Amino acid sequence: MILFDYCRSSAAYRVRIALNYKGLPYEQVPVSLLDGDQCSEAHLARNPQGLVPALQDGDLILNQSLAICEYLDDEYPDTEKLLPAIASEKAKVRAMAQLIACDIHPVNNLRMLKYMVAELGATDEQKTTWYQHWIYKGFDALEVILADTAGEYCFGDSVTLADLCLVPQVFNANRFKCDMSRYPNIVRVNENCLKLKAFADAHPDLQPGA
Ligand SMILES: N[C@@H](CCC(=O)N[C@@H](CS)C(=O)NCC(=O)O)C(=O)O
Repeated sequence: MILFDYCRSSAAYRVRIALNYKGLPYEQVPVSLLDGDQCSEAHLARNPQGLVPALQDGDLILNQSLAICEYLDDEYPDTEKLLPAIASEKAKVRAMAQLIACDIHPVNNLRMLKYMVAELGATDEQKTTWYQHWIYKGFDALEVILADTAGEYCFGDSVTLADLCLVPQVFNANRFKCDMSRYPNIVRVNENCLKLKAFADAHPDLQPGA
C-alpha cells in the first residue's frame, strides 16, 4: 500500500497508527502541505478535496481517514481490530472518534486557519485563541465521556479507532499550548497509547519530510 501523507497531518497520523497497529506494510509518499502540494494536479487526482491522507491499495485509492481505517478493518480481517464487534460498543467508539475528527479537527484545519488570516485578517493571537477554544470545547466533553468508558485506552483496555483520533489531537493541542492539566483522563490514555510501538512509530517527528 502507498500512503500519501504529511508528517504533521493529524488525519494522516491516524492512518499511520492504523497501518502500524495492524502490521500492514506500506510505503509513504510525502505531500507537503506547506509547499501546497495537496493542490497539485497529481494529488487532486487522488483526492479532489486537496487533503491528505490518500491511501492506495492496488488499484484502489481511498480518502477520509476514518473511512480508510474502517476499510482496513474490513479488508484485512485477520489483523488487530479497531472497532468492537458489538453494535452498541462500536457506536460508542465511533462517537468518540467523530467527536474529534468531525467536531474538533475540521474547524482547526490548516485551510481554515489560512482563510482566517488571509481573508478575515485574524492576528496570530486570534488564531491561537480560536484553535484553543475548539480544542477545549471538544476535550471538555471527551474528558467526561472517558471517565465512563476508558480503561487503559479510550474504550476499555483495547486500542480502538478512538485512540487513533485522540493521540494526533493531543499532539496538536500541545503544539498550540493548550492547558492539558484540565484533562487527566485524556492525558493518561494518550500516555498509554504512546507506549505502544505502533503509535510511537507514527509520531510526526519521525516521518519523511519532518
Ligand atoms: N476529514 C478528513 C480531513 C483531512 C484533512 O483535513 N487533512 C488536512 C491535514 S490534517 C489537510 O490535508 N489539509 C490541507 C489544507 O488544509 O490545505 C480526513 O479525516 O481524512
